[in-house]
Amino acid sequence: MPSNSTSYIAFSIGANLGDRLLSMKRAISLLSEAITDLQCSSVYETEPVGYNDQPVFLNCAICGYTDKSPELIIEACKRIEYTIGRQLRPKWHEREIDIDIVLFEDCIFDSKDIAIPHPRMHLRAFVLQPLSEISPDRIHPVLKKNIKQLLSECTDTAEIKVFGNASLLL
Ligand code: PH2
Ligand code: MG
Ligand code: MG
Repeated sequence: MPSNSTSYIAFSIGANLGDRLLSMKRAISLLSEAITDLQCSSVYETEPVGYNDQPVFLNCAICGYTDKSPELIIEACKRIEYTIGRQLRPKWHEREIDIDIVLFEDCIFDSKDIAIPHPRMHLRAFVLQPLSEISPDRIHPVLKKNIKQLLSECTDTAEIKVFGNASLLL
């Protein structure tokens, strides 16, 4: 059972360039240094959303508990993306790895850099479907609905299909 000084955190992880699965595994292994009680969803192969002329993604969700601040985790995500070899490209274009914080306890946070909860999480099946496997009852602090409800109301029609189970990531 996590102690009071730890916060629930959930990430969406995606990749559509290079060895997608290996990059996701490395990201999770590096993130796990700051996360306890880590859970991983299945891996999904997903049609690109936002900008279509790019390869299909692998996506997953992970969640756990951390005693770190959101700011520190944001910096860790950027550092890990850089370590894995993410190149700078336009928003919504292809990437070697993308690590997004989707939820951090009941935190509502907005800076020029990042917003928590992730501002489009409720619109994207590639975020909600994996997250619903590991955190179905977690409440979105702004929308006041749980992940299961958000998924059932999500109208995203982009194709997603199971690529493999969580053991691929561990
Ligand atoms: N990430 C994006 C834009 N579009 N589409 C899919 N299927 N998966 C992603 O992770 C993704 C995307 C921006 O981060
Ligand atoms: Mg993203
Ligand atoms: Mg990102």
